[in-house]
Amino acid sequence: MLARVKLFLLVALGGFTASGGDTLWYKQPAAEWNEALPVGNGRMGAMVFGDPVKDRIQFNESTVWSGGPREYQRAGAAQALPEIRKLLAEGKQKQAEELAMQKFMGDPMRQQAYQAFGDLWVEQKVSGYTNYRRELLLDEGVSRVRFESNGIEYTRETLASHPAGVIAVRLTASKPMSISAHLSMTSAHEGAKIRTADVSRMVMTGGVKGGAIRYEAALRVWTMNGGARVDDDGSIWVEKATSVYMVLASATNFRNYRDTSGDPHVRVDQTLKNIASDYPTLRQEHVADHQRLYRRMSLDLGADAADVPTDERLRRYAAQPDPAMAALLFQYGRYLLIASSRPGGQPANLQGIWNHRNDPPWDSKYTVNINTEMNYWPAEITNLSECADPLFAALIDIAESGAKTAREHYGAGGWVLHHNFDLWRGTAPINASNHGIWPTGGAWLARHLWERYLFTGDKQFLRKTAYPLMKGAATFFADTLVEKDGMLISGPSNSPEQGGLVMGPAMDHQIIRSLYGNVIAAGEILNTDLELRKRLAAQRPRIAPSRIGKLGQLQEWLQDIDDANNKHRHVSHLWAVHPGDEITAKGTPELFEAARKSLEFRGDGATGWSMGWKINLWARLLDGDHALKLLNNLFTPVGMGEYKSSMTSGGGLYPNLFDAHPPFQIDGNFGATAGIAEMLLQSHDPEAGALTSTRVQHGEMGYLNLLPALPAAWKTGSVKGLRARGGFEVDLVWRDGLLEEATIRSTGGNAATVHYGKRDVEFKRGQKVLRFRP
Ligand code: FUC
Repeated sequence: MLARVKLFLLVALGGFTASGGDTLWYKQPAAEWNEALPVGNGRMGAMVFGDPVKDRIQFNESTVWSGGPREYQRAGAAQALPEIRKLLAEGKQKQAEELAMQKFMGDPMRQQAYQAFGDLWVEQKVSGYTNYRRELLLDEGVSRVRFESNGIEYTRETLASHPAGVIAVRLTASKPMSISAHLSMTSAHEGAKIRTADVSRMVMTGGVKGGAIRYEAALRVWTMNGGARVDDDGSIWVEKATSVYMVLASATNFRNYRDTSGDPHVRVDQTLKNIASDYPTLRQEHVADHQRLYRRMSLDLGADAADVPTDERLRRYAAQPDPAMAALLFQYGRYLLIASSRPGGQPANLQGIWNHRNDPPWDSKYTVNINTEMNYWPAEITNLSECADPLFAALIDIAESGAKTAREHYGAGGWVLHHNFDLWRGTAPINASNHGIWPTGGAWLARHLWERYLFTGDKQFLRKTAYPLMKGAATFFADTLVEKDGMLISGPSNSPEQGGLVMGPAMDHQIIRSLYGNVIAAGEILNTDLELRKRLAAQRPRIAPSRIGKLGQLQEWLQDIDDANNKHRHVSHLWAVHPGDEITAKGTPELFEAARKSLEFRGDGATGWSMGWKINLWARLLDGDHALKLLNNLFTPVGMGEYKSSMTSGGGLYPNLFDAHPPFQIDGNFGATAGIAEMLLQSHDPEAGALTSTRVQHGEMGYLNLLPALPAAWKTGSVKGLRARGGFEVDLVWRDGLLEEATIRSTGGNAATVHYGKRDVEFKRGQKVLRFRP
């Protein structure tokens, strides 16, 4: 029975304005990289240090990587497969790992690294300064520094414009002709050259040592009043200008993962030709473009301590819980996704797009046994759908190279991706056989394709992009699953990244079951591939099910060997709770309880991304207070010492609110943003069990669970613009822990069940808006 509620049809609301508190700010310049503030346009990124005397703008370009086009699969690796499986079946794990090291790993066994690019230096002649403020305006996508010196107010703005394709910097002063500055550039790579033909353009050319990537960076400078001259080393001296406006354009020779024949010079020239010669025009165009995405959502969790610097707020967070800071972190995650992942570019890597080292942690590449996926968890739910386009473009490449790996390593059709890829789209197993042989990376990423369809209902996307990739990912497993005790299991594989090489880790089966279900659903929707659907439907019920072990836990492996004291950062066997939807309170209550038990065993401390995952998991376990506990733990200030690395604990946030694994890894930022969204709205089917397929799972209707995991501490608040599967946009207002009003807009005309507390309200097919006041 539907509850009696007040229903109002409303005219769709217009755009939202962001709350005033969307700002990170500091009273001092950045002393270290993890204090600097990031800007990015999806292709170029920069970290702004904001030192009045010697400012550093450390910049990146997403295709500056070591190495060059190459293939990674090992010819004939598949010949070793039966023996590796046999050894594992006999319990000879060590021998199996040794054999795999010799015969089954990719060639070479390591992938390439994302590189730093260079630094732009702005040295301004000021003798001392006061009233310093450095800030990142999330709503405008602008980093700003202000200070006073000799009674003159100076301002510096830095932004990365997506439409213009450049980083822009502008210096102003409150008194005419009072800016004197030295502008220079340095490269992160040996042998780079600087040429400055005249005072308006400084050009740096170079490339990655021993690699295929060549690049150019060019700085165009406009000064208002004053003079300028070029020094012998190519740097530029600006004398007594009233304002200085500069744009930094850059490009590489990268065309695609097999082709580096592009001309960086032509590309840079093209970009600079079209650039606005005045800052206000460029800024306006940038802000409009940024806000088109950013302002689709707002989140208010209470009064904002906007007068307290962000680093101080972080330091006092534990003693003084600060819900508004959680809202700030939420929006920061959206900001970072907009800045690091735009259509036409590379996906956000382990550090998004920001990296100042040529040997960054884990090569700052794409680790897909959790990290890259986590980067994209916020994309659909926080209304930034198109920011996931680069991931899907990369999957098209990966399906090509992964088809070769499937053939050479498994003698299988379809395509496979192991636990990492790089700019060159390596898909073969890397690093070591005890954790590098994990064949479900592609299958997991394929879920993102299906989720895009669920959120948008875009059939064209399903047909053209998603389905062919999903089908290839499923075909690989249909060809490779092996029989054991009447069940089908995957392997060789591992439960990331522990326990060594095994057959049949629980996570693999959860992912494969989900993939098969989605491919069958997509095939039905598109009315295609009946034979494949039959094949998958016949295999699916035979895939080893999730099981409850002797500790009451969800088993991580086929054998019941989980350890209650295992605090490992990965929580892979809980995949079916999040991001999967196989385990839910209503659909599979026993497994749901077992999953909770397993998560309790793992504990509340962790590395940054692990906390990010646990926020999402506790939200899906419908425990808002525990989700908040994890989020609060993530607010642990992590000091400098950026190279300090921990594999089990020590996670938190740096002063610039970058997630600390440690070291810096951006996934935790995105995990936190997604987790906060999951606390406020969930739209997966709450009754779906492993093998049932419901209309909600097929995207034919919506199930909107409002405030499913609202923590008691977030008493009063509002959110606008969350997205739900089935094609809906949701605004919520709550007071004293209770929903006051929900406004739900349909974007595709589907029906939905709107659930709050114990009530279900019907959203009718074809209805445009529902306003619901419990
Ligand atoms: C996985 C994780 C590590 C780290 C690395 C980039 O291997 O286990 O913790 O996040 O990716």
